Amino acid sequence: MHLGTAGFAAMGCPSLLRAQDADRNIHEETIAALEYLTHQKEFELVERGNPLPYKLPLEKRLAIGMERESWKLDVIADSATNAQVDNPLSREKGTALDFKGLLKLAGKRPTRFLKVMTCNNMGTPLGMGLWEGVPLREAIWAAKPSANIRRVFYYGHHNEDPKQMFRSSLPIGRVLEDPPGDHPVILCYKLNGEWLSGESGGPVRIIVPEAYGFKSVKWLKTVVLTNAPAANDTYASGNNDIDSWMKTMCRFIHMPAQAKAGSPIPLTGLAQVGVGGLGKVQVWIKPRQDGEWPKDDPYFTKAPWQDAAILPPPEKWGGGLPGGKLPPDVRFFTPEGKPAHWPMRYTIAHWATLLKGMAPGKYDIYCRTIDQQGHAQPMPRPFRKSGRNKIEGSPITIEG
Ligand SMILES: Nc1nc2c(c(=O)[nH]1)N[C@H]1C(S)=C(S)[C@@H](COP(=O)(O)O)O[C@H]1N2
Ligand SMILES: [Mo]
Repeated sequence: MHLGTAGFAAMGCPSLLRAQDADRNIHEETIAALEYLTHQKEFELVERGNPLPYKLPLEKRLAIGMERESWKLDVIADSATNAQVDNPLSREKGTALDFKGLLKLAGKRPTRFLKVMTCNNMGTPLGMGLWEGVPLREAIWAAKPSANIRRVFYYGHHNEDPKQMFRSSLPIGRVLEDPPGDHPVILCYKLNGEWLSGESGGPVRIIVPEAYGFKSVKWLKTVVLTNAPAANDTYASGNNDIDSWMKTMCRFIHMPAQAKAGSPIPLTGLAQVGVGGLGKVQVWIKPRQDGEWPKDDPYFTKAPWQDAAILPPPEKWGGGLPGGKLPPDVRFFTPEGKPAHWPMRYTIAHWATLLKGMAPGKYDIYCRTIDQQGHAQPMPRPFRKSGRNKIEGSPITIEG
């Protein structure tokens, strides 16, 4: 992997020095071990349902529409409101959208983009994916909505048990139009170039690019166009902030608990790039002997943070893509297949640094991001139920 000169940005600091050649090798090996995309099978899952749809026998999956051959999507009006939909797509009426129809909507240029799947209630992202699908608005326009629609409700297979229903919702405006620099909300059927597996929410799930995972409903079967003005998300009842955009924050990947004095220590990690973008990743080496940090600075804003290097986009994207190569027409990539900008919002960027010259003893190492607006993690939105972004610290012992 290419390592720019920014790889050793922390010059002039006592413990992060320009690496010599041997150190550079250790550093580059650690960086080379990073894989950008997560293999579909290795995604961490957040799922409810008893039984889970993909654990049912094939015959049953076919019967309930949880195979591509039998999948069908309703796009209907909410009869509890005066929403008007002139051509409802409905299983009951025999007009539902099927998988062939979905691929037809995608046409020759399906929508593809990079997005990290991340749960607002978990400390680290679930997986980094290349998602492919059709803008949800294409299916909505096929249903000919004509008046009195303010929100889109949607849910997936739930064993016909209302208690198992996992619902989410969006304002209709967000579905019909994308803010500049953002992706459309999609009906997703592929992950990293492969059909979306049952585990990953297939045959079809929603992907909301800028949101936490609970908006990206799996095993999708029903879209309801409603004139109701408020959200009905399942996650609202769990005290979650259901309007939260993804936050910028970072985590360690390679962070040893022990090291020998005199040998350089390569550190790597990932930064989740939220709505605020990513300006910097920084590391702070805190000797244990210094004791507790002053309580009036809970976010360590006055600590001696040092810049780490944000790594450039990978040459090979991993995730099981043949040859590690991205397919054509990924959003915000040039025709030559290069990212038009980097880091990209709602994805991850890897970071790295090399610790040198640390004296024997016990330390805590912390990492944090600074977004493009200059907000240091966990600001500007430190509340836990709008997404985890606590500053991560990890202990290390340097042996003499
Ligand atoms: N139908 C359904 N969709 C769902 C869920 C669920 O339990 N059921 N969990 C949601 C939550 S809370 C998260 S964080 C993401 C996780 O996506 P993953 O399991 O593909 O990693 O899926 C979302 N979609
Ligand atoms: Mo979640």
